[in-house]
Amino acid sequence: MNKKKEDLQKNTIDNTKKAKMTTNQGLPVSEDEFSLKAGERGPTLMEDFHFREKMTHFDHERIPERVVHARGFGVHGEFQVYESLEKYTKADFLNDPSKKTPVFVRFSTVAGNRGSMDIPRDVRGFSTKFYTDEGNYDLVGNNMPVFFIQDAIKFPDLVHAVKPEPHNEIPQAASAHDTFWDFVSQNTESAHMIMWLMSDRAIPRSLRMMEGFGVHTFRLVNKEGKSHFVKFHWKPKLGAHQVVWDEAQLINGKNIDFHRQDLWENIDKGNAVEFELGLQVIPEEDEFNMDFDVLDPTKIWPEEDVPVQLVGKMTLNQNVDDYFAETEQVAFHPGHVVPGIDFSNDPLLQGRLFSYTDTQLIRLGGPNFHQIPINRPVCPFANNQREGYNQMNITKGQTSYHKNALNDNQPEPASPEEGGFEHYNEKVEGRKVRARSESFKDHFSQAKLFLNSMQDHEKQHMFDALSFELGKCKNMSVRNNVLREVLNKIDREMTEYVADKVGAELPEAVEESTYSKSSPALSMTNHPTSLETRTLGVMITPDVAEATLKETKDKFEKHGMDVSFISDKIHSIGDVMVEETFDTVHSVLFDAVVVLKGKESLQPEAIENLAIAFKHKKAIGYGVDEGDISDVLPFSLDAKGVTDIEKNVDQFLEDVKAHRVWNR
Ligand code: HDD
Repeated sequence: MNKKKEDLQKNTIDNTKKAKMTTNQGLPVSEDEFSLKAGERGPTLMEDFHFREKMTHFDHERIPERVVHARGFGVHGEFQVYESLEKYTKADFLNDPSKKTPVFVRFSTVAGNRGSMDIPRDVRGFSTKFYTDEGNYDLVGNNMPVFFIQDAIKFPDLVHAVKPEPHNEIPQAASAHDTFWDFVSQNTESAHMIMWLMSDRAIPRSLRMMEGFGVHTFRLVNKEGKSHFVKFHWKPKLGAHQVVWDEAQLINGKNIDFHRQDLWENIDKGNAVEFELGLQVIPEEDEFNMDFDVLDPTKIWPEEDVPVQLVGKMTLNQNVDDYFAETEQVAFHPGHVVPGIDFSNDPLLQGRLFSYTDTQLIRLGGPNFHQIPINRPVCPFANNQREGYNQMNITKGQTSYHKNALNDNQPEPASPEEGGFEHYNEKVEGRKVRARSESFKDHFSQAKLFLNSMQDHEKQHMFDALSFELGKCKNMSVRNNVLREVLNKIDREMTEYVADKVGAELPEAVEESTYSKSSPALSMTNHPTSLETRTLGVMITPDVAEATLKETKDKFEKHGMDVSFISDKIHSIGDVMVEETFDTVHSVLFDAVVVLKGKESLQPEAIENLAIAFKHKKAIGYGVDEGDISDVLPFSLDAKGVTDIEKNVDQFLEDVKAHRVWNR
């Protein structure tokens, strides 16, 4: 058990043990079915304190959901650095390779409310709380390395634009509407982020299969006080992968909890979920050596120019015991830093440093939210802050001020040598202005860089995503404005395609971005792939032999795949359980599908499932005990990625491993 899980035990109540029911005051309750009445058919009595307490608690069970990132899913784990990073930072948890630092990670969608679906087209939040021996360090990032805006003062505008429209609260968890795209056309700094949002990055296959990014340029500071600029990355061991948009929309209907269930079940089964921490580091002296401003959060540092050094590994390995107490009450803040990690002057980051504590005050009901078990550090903490709503601590002593003589000046600030945090001693000079630096003005080069880096199928997905989103905008001027002010300045081919699809005016050709660089690391097709934990839906006719089922299961499970049998009803065939039916699951919920046919003919549902799997470019395997299958399948047996698993299982496995048969 890691140090944080141990700490949480102090507040953990085991409700699975035999116990007598009591009120919150500890009074044993003798009856919990009936309220206290004056006569069996009479009015309920005010005196019924048990009813009042139970009802009052229920009436107050909800807290405000997060204003963004409301839908989230949290897991515990730990982090270990591979080698000391003392040349860059004095952060203790990054200096000692023998140290396992407990972490809590919350993944989230951004726009949807807490009850919305898991796979809208959206950015994913990727927040990590490291419970270090020097206090909590929060890396509050996303699965995309850039952001929509360059200055935090615009955050409320961005969020108002993307959230459901205020007059009718439509649409839920979607950017495909007028106000969002109107914002984009009027605020072209979002152009680069829009490319990411329209890409497959916005519809991850799994929370275990997406990258994470700290987004901003931060600072690492070593013992000598030398500073380096740094960008943080999380690299998933399983590689980053996506679903396709049509599939995402169907999944949202078939299983709204697709991502959280995938994560919960994999952790429950003991499948470690691993991410490596990556750093891109540049010395402070190189601040002005890039063709963009390192303080601009709409820019990446291409990995080919500044390689990502993999410096440590995070393993997520324990689910929460209580969703509300842990995942809902966890409070992240980019300003929670430890000695050796510091900020840059990125104006987006600077504004975030205000917003996160502020929002917890209303969400968690006052200034003592750091005492909520999931938020409290695992190292000792002491100061003179007292009282306030939900104060849980009883602090002994007469004094609650600094300096004091009555208590020997305790608690006493620590010097930097003793571990006290010291802000980086940056020299800053300037006049007070409300302005944006000229060096932030290029909105289109990296949008083009992203597009240049996509493979053909990825580009096509982006063009189609744009056509979907703009097609959903009711206001023709919004479509025209986006095409003219944004897309046309990035890429003419994209503009022509989308204009045609959404019936908008094709703007006059202007000088589009001439940026010709590409960054292969941006294409998810270049990511590592693996068979581990891939899900396989095996559709069977009811008469398939037990031996065939066992053999099929073994064939795939030995590669770490997860096999489910699907038929008309839940039943067992010999020792093998058919646990799913065409009512409970669908091919959209699996990475790949196999059909096993006995003498009986294939069910119509199986044929429909196969047609959709084919459309979604999934590997399809088949095995036939008897008769012919080719005349019922909605595609040719010679099509790419359709394989006889009895004759050529290796080919099928290769297709599954490649994630999708993109060239089908
Ligand atoms: Fe934010 C939540 C990530 C810009 C204000 N943000 C929140 C969460 C993530 C991010 C992952 C969810 C935390 C959790 O799981 O509880 N936010 C980002 C990233 C940004 C960003 C990567 C840009 C690089 N955010 C941003 C700005 C502001 C905020 C510019 C305001 C100035 N974000 C908030 C917030 C939230 C939040 C309103 C809502 C709930 C919360 O903080 O705890 O304060």
